[in-house]
Amino acid sequence: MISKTGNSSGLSPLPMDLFAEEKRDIPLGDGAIVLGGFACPYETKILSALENVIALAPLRHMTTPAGYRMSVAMTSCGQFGWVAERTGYRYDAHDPESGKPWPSMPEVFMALAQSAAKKAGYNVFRPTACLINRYEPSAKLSLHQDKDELDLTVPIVSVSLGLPAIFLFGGVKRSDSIRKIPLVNGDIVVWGGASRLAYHGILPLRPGSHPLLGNQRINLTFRKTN
Ligand code: MD6
Ligand code: FE
Repeated sequence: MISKTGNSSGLSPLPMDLFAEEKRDIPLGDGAIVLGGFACPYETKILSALENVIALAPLRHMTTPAGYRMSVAMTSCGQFGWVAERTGYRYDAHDPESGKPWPSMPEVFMALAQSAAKKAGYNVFRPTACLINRYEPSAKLSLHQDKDELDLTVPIVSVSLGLPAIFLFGGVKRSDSIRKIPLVNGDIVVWGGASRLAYHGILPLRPGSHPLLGNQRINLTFRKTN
């Protein structure tokens, strides 16, 4: 009989902590920090709330004003949602697919975003929008600035779930040099102050398998607009 946990390869077993989500905080420059593993204790609650949101406002591939289909599938919850259309990018109180208001922001989303902001030194944080991004293998997000929000004094809180990804983090000029930061399940980037308009992006996702999310990465970004 072959035991499922047995090791018949003759190699010594891998140390378990090879897969542990090691807690590490990484300062990214003025106003921005990675809080390593901060969302892990919230993970199951976040994922069940996420299912409810996606049932009401399904993930969809939007088309950019230049006419390109985005490889990342998106939806939103909260008072406002982010919308890409031929006419431009904007925040809207209604989901253009359904004509209805976006699903409300789940309490666990708000609680997580606020406690992460607080840990990063932003004591007051009341996001009005949560943008939800789903990456399947090879999906990417090109270098961009988040500048559609009407209140740029407020930070962004960005939660990574599922497969790891490489986050690109540059400066406020497109030509500034770019750092590559690996983000894993549970990591939160809090991002404001002098870094608020820094260029950033995500390299094409590599395939893999996450115990809860399978072959994908989910990113939640909390912002304040209006
Ligand atoms: C992502 N994140 O991590 C995409 N924007 O999938 C973003 O575009 C982003 O992580 C602003 C601030 C933090 C972010
Ligand atoms: Fe962004």
